[in-house]
Amino acid sequence: MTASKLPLLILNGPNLNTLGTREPEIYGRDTLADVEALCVKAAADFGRTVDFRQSNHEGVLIDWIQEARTAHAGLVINPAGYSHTSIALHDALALLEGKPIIEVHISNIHKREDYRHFSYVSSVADGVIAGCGVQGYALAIARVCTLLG
Ligand code: DHK
Repeated sequence: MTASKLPLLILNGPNLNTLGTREPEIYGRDTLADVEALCVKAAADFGRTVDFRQSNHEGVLIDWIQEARTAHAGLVINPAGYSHTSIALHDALALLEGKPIIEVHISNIHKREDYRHFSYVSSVADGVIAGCGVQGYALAIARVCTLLG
């Protein structure tokens, strides 16, 4: 497979498996399966496919990011709670040289508690989308595809 036609990796961090029932007033009523379907469609509009994954475990997310060095064209990541805590996730993403990375937060983290305002991921992402609901994933995929050309 040519590098440009590798799938996009869509990574979801801890607790996002509970989307739909988790604090719906903040995260909405769409489930993670709904988000996956949205991502498949958004990527197809650009002639691309997605590899959509979720884990509650930091090390698993890091293993998957390392895999993306050879197996994926670009990355969309919602690091969830690890956004605000994980230098290790930051370091793994820094190794993805030359691959577009867009960070997504469903909620507007800047309107929420102070401890959510900083993300260790943002300084290694090409762009950050927050507060656009699950539509943020589609926007992020569009941006990754634009950066890939
Ligand atoms: C998701 C989480 O699980 C939180 O820990 C982040 C993010 C915000 C989101 O908005 O998608 O603080």
